[in-house]
Amino acid sequence: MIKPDGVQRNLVGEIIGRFEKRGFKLIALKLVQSTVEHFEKHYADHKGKTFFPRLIKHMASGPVVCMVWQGLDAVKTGRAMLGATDPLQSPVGTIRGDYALAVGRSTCHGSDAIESAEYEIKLWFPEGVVQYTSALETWIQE
Ligand code: ABT
Ligand code: MG
Repeated sequence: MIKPDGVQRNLVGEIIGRFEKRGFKLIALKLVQSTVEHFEKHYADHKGKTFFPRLIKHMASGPVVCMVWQGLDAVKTGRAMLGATDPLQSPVGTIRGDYALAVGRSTCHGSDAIESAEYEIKLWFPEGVVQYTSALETWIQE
């Protein structure tokens, strides 16, 4: 997901481009202005933490771009591409290491486990994702 700060900073194309160029296949995409209630479900794991209200307020403050990317080890590799939770600790070359400074303005969110990806995909794409064959697939996966 590209967070409101990422959208406002015109990083949508840059972030999508990195996932495309890495070789992942886009199977769902939408720009949405969502609600506090929906983000409370999205970040349910963090409920009760001190930063939770601030986090939810920021996420609901503007449109976000929801995406599902498919490919080898997508969760783990996607998180590595995003970088560390604290952008200041995130290596140059990662999205956060290149474009962010503050923990609460980290430009993008990535599912942290296969189970959370499944939960988040259902939450943001209840209509389901798109199944199709990409002509590039055999050039990216053996
Ligand atoms: P997300 O991809 O947004 O979930 O970030 P990440 O998984 O790297 O980090 P987690 B731990 O899930 O943090 C979620 C959001 O909460 C913010 N946060 C986190 C704080 O503001 N203070 C903290 O101490 C921690 C641990 C950072 C994340 N995003 N924003 N915006
Ligand atoms: Mg997280």
